[in-house]
Amino acid sequence: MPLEIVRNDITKMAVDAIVNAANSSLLGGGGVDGSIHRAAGSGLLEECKTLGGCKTGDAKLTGGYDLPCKYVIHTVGPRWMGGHLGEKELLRSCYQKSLHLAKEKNCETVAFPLISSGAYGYPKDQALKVAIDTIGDFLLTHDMTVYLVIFDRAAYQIGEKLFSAIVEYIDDHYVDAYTDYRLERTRMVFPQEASFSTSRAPEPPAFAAPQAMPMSAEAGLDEKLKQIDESFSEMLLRKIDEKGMADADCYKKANIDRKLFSKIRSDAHYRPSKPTAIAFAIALELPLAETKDLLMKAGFALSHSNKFDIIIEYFISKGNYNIFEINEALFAFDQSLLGA
Ligand code: AR6
Repeated sequence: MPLEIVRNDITKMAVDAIVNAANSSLLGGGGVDGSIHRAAGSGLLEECKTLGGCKTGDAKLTGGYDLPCKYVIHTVGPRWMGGHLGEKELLRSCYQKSLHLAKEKNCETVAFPLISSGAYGYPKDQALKVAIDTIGDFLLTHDMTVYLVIFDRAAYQIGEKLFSAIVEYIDDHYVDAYTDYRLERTRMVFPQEASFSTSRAPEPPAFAAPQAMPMSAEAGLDEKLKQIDESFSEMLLRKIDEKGMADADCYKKANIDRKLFSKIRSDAHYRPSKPTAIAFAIALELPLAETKDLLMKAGFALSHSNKFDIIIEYFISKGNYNIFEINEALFAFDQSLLGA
Protein backbone atom coordinates (compact mmCIF):
# COMPACT_ATOMS: atom_id res chain seq x y z
CA MET A 1 0.00 0.00 0.00
CA PRO A 2 1.64 3.29 -1.00
CA LEU A 3 0.44 5.18 2.08
CA GLU A 4 -0.13 3.26 5.25
CA ILE A 5 -0.98 4.61 8.68
CA VAL A 6 0.50 2.40 11.40
CA ARG A 7 0.86 2.44 15.15
CA ASN A 8 4.47 1.80 16.08
CA ASP A 9 7.70 3.14 17.52
CA ILE A 10 9.49 4.61 14.51
CA THR A 11 12.90 3.47 15.75
CA LYS A 12 11.74 -0.12 15.19
CA MET A 13 10.81 0.35 11.54
CA ALA A 14 12.99 -1.57 9.09
CA VAL A 15 12.53 0.80 6.15
CA ASP A 16 14.98 2.58 3.85
CA ALA A 17 14.59 5.88 5.70
CA ILE A 18 12.90 7.15 8.82
CA VAL A 19 12.19 10.83 9.32
CA ASN A 20 13.15 12.60 12.52
CA ALA A 21 11.16 15.54 13.94
CA ALA A 22 14.27 17.48 14.92
CA ASN A 23 15.06 21.05 16.00
CA SER A 24 17.15 23.49 13.98
CA SER A 25 20.40 22.63 15.79
CA LEU A 26 20.07 18.96 14.67
CA LEU A 27 21.90 18.08 17.86
CA GLY A 28 19.17 15.97 19.45
CA GLY A 29 16.38 16.70 21.89
CA GLY A 30 13.35 15.01 23.45
CA GLY A 31 10.40 13.17 21.90
CA VAL A 32 10.99 11.15 18.76
CA ASP A 33 14.32 12.97 18.24
CA GLY A 34 15.63 11.68 21.59
CA SER A 35 14.46 8.12 20.87
CA ILE A 36 16.08 8.13 17.41
CA HIS A 37 19.43 9.38 18.73
CA ARG A 38 19.38 6.86 21.60
CA ALA A 39 18.61 3.95 19.29
CA ALA A 40 21.08 5.05 16.58
CA GLY A 41 24.06 5.49 18.92
CA SER A 42 26.63 8.28 19.09
CA GLY A 43 27.66 8.05 15.41
CA LEU A 44 24.42 9.82 14.46
CA LEU A 45 25.18 12.85 16.64
CA GLU A 46 28.71 13.02 15.24
CA GLU A 47 27.36 13.18 11.70
CA CYS A 48 24.66 15.68 12.69
CA LYS A 49 27.36 17.99 14.06
CA THR A 50 28.82 18.30 10.55
CA LEU A 51 25.54 19.44 8.95
CA GLY A 52 25.44 23.04 10.19
CA GLY A 53 21.85 22.83 11.47
CA CYS A 54 18.65 22.97 9.43
CA LYS A 55 16.00 25.61 8.80
CA THR A 56 12.35 25.15 9.71
CA GLY A 57 10.59 23.42 6.82
CA ASP A 58 13.84 22.01 5.45
CA ALA A 59 15.38 18.51 5.70
CA LYS A 60 18.85 16.91 5.82
CA LEU A 61 19.95 13.31 5.54
CA THR A 62 22.35 11.13 7.56
CA GLY A 63 23.10 7.44 7.90
CA GLY A 64 20.99 5.19 10.12
CA TYR A 65 23.85 3.80 12.28
CA ASP A 66 22.45 1.25 14.77
CA LEU A 67 18.86 1.75 13.60
CA PRO A 68 17.24 -0.86 11.33
CA CYS A 69 16.97 1.77 8.54
CA LYS A 70 19.59 2.94 6.05
CA TYR A 71 19.01 6.67 6.46
CA VAL A 72 17.58 9.18 8.88
CA ILE A 73 16.08 12.29 7.33
CA HIS A 74 16.04 15.12 9.84
CA THR A 75 13.39 17.75 9.31
CA VAL A 76 12.44 20.72 11.44
CA GLY A 77 8.74 21.27 11.87
CA PRO A 78 7.16 24.61 12.75
CA ARG A 79 6.15 25.48 16.30
CA TRP A 80 2.39 25.99 16.50
CA MET A 81 1.69 29.69 17.07
CA GLY A 82 -2.06 29.61 16.46
CA GLY A 83 -2.05 28.74 12.77
CA HIS A 84 -1.67 32.19 11.19
CA LEU A 85 2.09 32.32 10.81
CA GLY A 86 2.51 29.96 7.88
CA GLU A 87 2.69 26.84 10.06
CA LYS A 88 0.77 24.76 7.55
CA GLU A 89 3.01 25.64 4.59
CA LEU A 90 6.12 24.97 6.68
CA LEU A 91 4.76 21.62 7.79
CA ARG A 92 3.89 20.68 4.21
CA SER A 93 7.41 21.66 3.22
CA CYS A 94 8.87 19.28 5.87
CA TYR A 95 7.07 16.35 4.24
CA GLN A 96 7.87 17.45 0.69
CA LYS A 97 11.57 18.09 1.30
CA SER A 98 11.94 14.81 3.19
CA LEU A 99 10.20 12.84 0.44
CA HIS A 100 12.37 14.40 -2.25
CA LEU A 101 15.52 13.60 -0.29
CA ALA A 102 14.31 10.02 0.08
CA LYS A 103 13.64 9.86 -3.65
CA GLU A 104 17.13 11.18 -4.46
CA LYS A 105 18.53 8.29 -2.43
CA ASN A 106 16.25 5.82 -4.23
CA CYS A 107 14.41 4.93 -1.05
CA GLU A 108 11.44 2.68 -1.65
CA THR A 109 10.10 2.74 1.91
CA VAL A 110 9.99 5.74 4.24
CA ALA A 111 8.44 6.20 7.69
CA PHE A 112 7.34 9.55 9.12
CA PRO A 113 6.32 10.48 12.64
CA LEU A 114 3.60 13.10 13.00
CA ILE A 115 5.96 16.06 12.72
CA SER A 116 5.38 19.06 15.04
CA SER A 117 2.53 17.33 16.85
CA GLY A 118 4.41 16.83 20.15
CA ALA A 119 6.64 19.44 21.78
CA TYR A 120 5.94 21.90 18.95
CA GLY A 121 2.24 21.83 19.76
CA TYR A 122 0.65 21.50 16.28
CA PRO A 123 -2.89 20.16 16.91
CA LYS A 124 -2.73 16.46 16.16
CA ASP A 125 -5.86 16.30 14.02
CA GLN A 126 -4.59 19.10 11.79
CA ALA A 127 -1.05 17.71 11.76
CA LEU A 128 -2.44 14.38 10.59
CA LYS A 129 -4.42 16.02 7.82
CA VAL A 130 -1.43 17.98 6.52
CA ALA A 131 0.68 14.80 6.61
CA ILE A 132 -1.87 12.69 4.74
CA ASP A 133 -2.65 15.36 2.13
CA THR A 134 1.00 16.16 1.42
CA ILE A 135 2.19 12.57 1.27
CA GLY A 136 -0.89 11.67 -0.79
CA ASP A 137 -0.10 14.41 -3.34
CA PHE A 138 3.49 13.19 -3.63
CA LEU A 139 2.39 9.60 -4.18
CA LEU A 140 0.21 10.60 -7.10
CA THR A 141 3.39 11.15 -9.09
CA HIS A 142 5.94 8.89 -7.38
CA ASP A 143 6.21 5.18 -6.57
CA MET A 144 7.10 4.74 -2.93
CA THR A 145 5.69 3.11 0.19
CA VAL A 146 5.24 5.66 2.95
CA TYR A 147 4.33 4.80 6.52
CA LEU A 148 2.83 7.43 8.74
CA VAL A 149 3.67 6.27 12.23
CA ILE A 150 1.26 7.22 14.98
CA PHE A 151 2.78 6.68 18.37
CA ASP A 152 0.32 7.71 21.03
CA ARG A 153 -3.11 7.07 19.73
CA ALA A 154 -4.58 6.88 23.24
CA ALA A 155 -4.02 10.60 23.71
CA TYR A 156 -5.41 11.19 20.34
CA GLN A 157 -8.90 12.57 20.03
CA ILE A 158 -9.33 12.88 16.29
CA GLY A 159 -12.42 10.76 15.78
CA GLU A 160 -15.01 12.91 17.50
CA LYS A 161 -13.54 16.23 16.39
CA LEU A 162 -12.84 15.73 12.72
CA PHE A 163 -15.51 13.23 12.01
CA SER A 164 -18.60 14.20 13.97
CA ALA A 165 -20.63 14.04 10.75
CA ILE A 166 -19.46 10.47 10.23
CA VAL A 167 -20.25 9.54 13.83
CA GLU A 168 -23.78 10.82 13.22
CA TYR A 169 -24.06 8.93 9.92
CA ILE A 170 -22.84 5.71 11.56
CA ASP A 171 -25.30 6.16 14.42
CA ASP A 172 -28.25 6.68 12.08
CA HIS A 173 -27.40 3.79 9.80
CA TYR A 174 -26.43 1.37 12.54
CA VAL A 175 -29.80 1.99 14.16
CA ASP A 176 -31.55 1.30 10.84
CA ALA A 177 -29.65 -1.90 10.32
CA TYR A 178 -30.27 -3.04 13.85
CA THR A 179 -33.97 -2.31 13.60
CA ASP A 180 -34.25 -4.11 10.26
CA TYR A 181 -32.40 -7.07 11.69
CA ARG A 182 -34.73 -7.27 14.69
CA LEU A 183 -37.73 -7.09 12.37
CA GLU A 184 -36.33 -9.80 10.14
CA ARG A 185 -35.72 -12.07 13.10
CA THR A 186 -39.19 -11.45 14.45
CA ARG A 187 -40.66 -12.35 11.08
CA MET A 188 -38.60 -15.49 10.79
CA VAL A 189 -39.28 -16.79 14.26
CA PHE A 190 -42.91 -15.86 14.60
CA PRO A 191 -44.37 -15.92 11.13
CA GLN A 192 -48.04 -15.41 12.07
CA GLU A 193 -47.91 -14.56 15.72
CA ALA A 194 -47.38 -11.59 17.93
CA SER A 195 -43.75 -11.06 18.78
CA PHE A 196 -44.25 -11.91 22.46
CA SER A 197 -44.99 -15.56 21.79
CA THR A 198 -42.63 -18.08 23.35
CA SER A 199 -42.86 -20.60 20.53
CA ARG A 200 -39.63 -22.07 19.24
CA ALA A 201 -38.02 -20.99 16.05
CA PRO A 202 -38.93 -23.18 13.09
CA GLU A 203 -36.28 -25.74 12.22
CA PRO A 204 -34.09 -24.76 9.30
CA PRO A 205 -34.96 -26.62 6.09
CA ALA A 206 -33.13 -29.93 5.80
CA PHE A 207 -30.61 -30.05 2.97
CA ALA A 208 -30.90 -32.80 0.40
CA ALA A 209 -27.98 -35.19 0.33
CA PRO A 210 -25.70 -34.56 -2.64
CA GLN A 211 -26.35 -36.91 -5.54
CA ALA A 212 -24.24 -37.94 -8.48
CA MET A 213 -24.79 -35.50 -11.32
CA PRO A 214 -26.43 -37.02 -14.42
CA MET A 215 -24.49 -36.76 -17.71
CA SER A 216 -26.90 -34.22 -19.23
CA ALA A 217 -26.62 -31.97 -16.17
CA GLU A 218 -22.82 -32.10 -16.46
CA ALA A 219 -23.01 -31.01 -20.07
CA GLY A 220 -25.37 -28.21 -19.01
CA LEU A 221 -22.88 -27.10 -16.40
CA ASP A 222 -20.12 -26.96 -19.03
CA GLU A 223 -22.35 -24.75 -21.13
CA LYS A 224 -23.16 -22.54 -18.14
CA LEU A 225 -19.48 -22.18 -17.26
CA LYS A 226 -18.79 -20.98 -20.79
CA GLN A 227 -21.27 -18.16 -20.25
CA ILE A 228 -19.55 -17.01 -17.07
CA ASP A 229 -20.06 -13.32 -16.38
CA GLU A 230 -17.48 -10.59 -16.65
CA SER A 231 -14.95 -11.01 -13.84
CA PHE A 232 -13.75 -8.39 -11.35
CA SER A 233 -10.58 -7.62 -13.33
CA GLU A 234 -12.48 -7.47 -16.60
CA MET A 235 -15.04 -5.06 -15.18
CA LEU A 236 -12.28 -2.98 -13.58
CA LEU A 237 -10.28 -2.69 -16.81
CA ARG A 238 -13.42 -1.90 -18.79
CA LYS A 239 -14.37 0.88 -16.38
CA ILE A 240 -10.86 2.33 -16.47
CA ASP A 241 -11.14 2.50 -20.27
CA GLU A 242 -14.63 3.95 -20.15
CA LYS A 243 -13.43 6.71 -17.83
CA GLY A 244 -10.53 7.39 -20.19
CA MET A 245 -8.11 6.96 -17.28
CA ALA A 246 -4.50 5.84 -17.54
CA ASP A 247 -3.81 2.69 -15.49
CA ALA A 248 -1.26 4.53 -13.35
CA ASP A 249 -3.74 7.29 -12.51
CA CYS A 250 -6.18 4.67 -11.39
CA TYR A 251 -3.92 2.57 -9.17
CA LYS A 252 -2.34 5.66 -7.62
CA LYS A 253 -5.73 7.15 -6.83
CA ALA A 254 -6.63 3.75 -5.37
CA ASN A 255 -3.55 3.68 -3.08
CA ILE A 256 -2.63 0.40 -4.79
CA ASP A 257 0.88 -0.78 -5.38
CA ARG A 258 1.96 -0.91 -9.06
CA LYS A 259 3.01 -4.58 -8.81
CA LEU A 260 -0.36 -5.63 -7.48
CA PHE A 261 -2.08 -3.75 -10.27
CA SER A 262 -0.06 -5.59 -12.93
CA LYS A 263 -1.06 -8.87 -11.28
CA ILE A 264 -4.73 -7.89 -11.46
CA ARG A 265 -4.29 -6.74 -15.05
CA SER A 266 -2.78 -10.03 -16.15
CA ASP A 267 -5.12 -12.35 -14.26
CA ALA A 268 -8.74 -12.21 -15.39
CA HIS A 269 -9.76 -14.26 -12.34
CA TYR A 270 -7.88 -12.30 -9.70
CA ARG A 271 -9.78 -12.24 -6.39
CA PRO A 272 -9.06 -8.97 -4.59
CA SER A 273 -9.63 -8.31 -0.90
CA LYS A 274 -12.59 -6.10 -0.05
CA PRO A 275 -10.47 -3.01 0.76
CA THR A 276 -8.71 -3.43 -2.61
CA ALA A 277 -11.96 -3.75 -4.52
CA ILE A 278 -13.40 -0.69 -2.77
CA ALA A 279 -10.20 1.25 -3.37
CA PHE A 280 -10.71 0.82 -7.12
CA ALA A 281 -14.34 1.87 -6.89
CA ILE A 282 -13.16 5.02 -5.13
CA ALA A 283 -10.43 5.68 -7.69
CA LEU A 284 -13.01 5.32 -10.46
CA GLU A 285 -15.39 7.60 -8.56
CA LEU A 286 -18.21 5.12 -8.96
CA PRO A 287 -21.61 5.96 -7.51
CA LEU A 288 -22.95 3.62 -4.84
CA ALA A 289 -24.87 1.28 -7.16
CA GLU A 290 -21.85 0.77 -9.44
CA THR A 291 -19.58 0.33 -6.42
CA LYS A 292 -21.84 -2.47 -5.27
CA ASP A 293 -21.72 -4.07 -8.75
CA LEU A 294 -17.95 -4.01 -8.79
CA LEU A 295 -17.79 -5.41 -5.27
CA MET A 296 -20.20 -8.17 -6.18
CA LYS A 297 -17.80 -9.29 -8.91
CA ALA A 298 -15.28 -9.95 -6.16
CA GLY A 299 -17.87 -11.67 -3.97
CA PHE A 300 -18.45 -8.77 -1.53
CA ALA A 301 -21.29 -6.51 -0.51
CA LEU A 302 -21.77 -3.29 1.44
CA SER A 303 -24.03 -3.57 4.43
CA HIS A 304 -25.18 -1.41 7.31
CA SER A 305 -24.04 -3.88 9.91
CA ASN A 306 -20.44 -2.76 10.10
CA LYS A 307 -18.74 0.59 10.51
CA PHE A 308 -16.29 0.03 7.66
CA ASP A 309 -19.09 -0.26 5.10
CA ILE A 310 -21.02 2.67 6.51
CA ILE A 311 -17.97 4.93 6.40
CA ILE A 312 -17.38 4.00 2.75
CA GLU A 313 -21.01 4.65 1.96
CA TYR A 314 -20.80 8.00 3.76
CA PHE A 315 -17.91 9.21 1.60
CA ILE A 316 -19.48 7.97 -1.64
CA SER A 317 -22.79 9.57 -0.79
CA LYS A 318 -20.96 12.88 -0.21
CA GLY A 319 -19.12 12.50 -3.54
CA ASN A 320 -15.79 12.58 -1.68
CA TYR A 321 -13.47 10.17 -3.48
CA ASN A 322 -10.21 11.21 -1.85
CA ILE A 323 -8.82 7.88 -0.71
CA PHE A 324 -6.42 9.45 1.75
CA GLU A 325 -9.19 11.35 3.49
CA ILE A 326 -11.25 8.17 3.60
CA ASN A 327 -8.29 6.32 5.12
CA GLU A 328 -7.84 9.07 7.67
CA ALA A 329 -11.43 8.50 8.77
CA LEU A 330 -11.11 4.71 8.67
CA PHE A 331 -8.00 4.96 10.84
CA ALA A 332 -9.80 7.20 13.33
CA PHE A 333 -12.50 4.56 13.64
CA ASP A 334 -10.01 1.68 13.88
CA GLN A 335 -11.01 0.11 10.56
CA SER A 336 -8.90 -1.49 7.80
CA LEU A 337 -7.52 1.05 5.34
CA LEU A 338 -8.23 1.12 1.61
CA GLY A 339 -5.55 0.12 -0.87
CA ALA A 340 -3.03 -2.66 -1.07
N1 AR6 B 1 7.95 6.82 17.26
C1 AR6 B 1 6.99 7.49 16.56
N2 AR6 B 1 6.45 8.65 16.97
C2 AR6 B 1 6.89 9.17 18.14
C3 AR6 B 1 7.88 8.55 18.92
C4 AR6 B 1 8.42 7.32 18.44
N3 AR6 B 1 9.35 6.66 19.10
N4 AR6 B 1 8.11 9.31 20.02
C5 AR6 B 1 7.28 10.36 19.93
N5 AR6 B 1 6.53 10.28 18.81
P1 AR6 B 1 7.94 15.39 19.03
P2 AR6 B 1 7.84 17.88 17.47
C6 AR6 B 1 5.50 11.17 18.28
O1 AR6 B 1 7.75 16.15 20.30
O2 AR6 B 1 6.49 18.19 17.97
C7 AR6 B 1 12.24 17.47 20.16
O3 AR6 B 1 12.77 17.78 21.39
C8 AR6 B 1 4.83 12.07 19.28
O4 AR6 B 1 3.77 11.38 19.92
O5 AR6 B 1 8.93 14.33 19.04
O6 AR6 B 1 8.12 18.04 16.01
C9 AR6 B 1 13.05 18.04 19.01
O7 AR6 B 1 14.42 18.09 19.30
C10 AR6 B 1 4.31 13.18 18.41
O8 AR6 B 1 3.03 12.84 17.86
O9 AR6 B 1 8.35 16.39 17.82
C11 AR6 B 1 12.45 19.39 18.85
O10 AR6 B 1 13.01 20.31 19.75
C12 AR6 B 1 5.31 13.24 17.26
O11 AR6 B 1 6.13 12.08 17.40
C13 AR6 B 1 11.00 19.19 19.17
O12 AR6 B 1 10.96 18.06 20.04
C14 AR6 B 1 6.22 14.46 17.27
O13 AR6 B 1 6.52 14.83 18.60
C15 AR6 B 1 10.21 18.85 17.94
O14 AR6 B 1 8.85 18.79 18.29
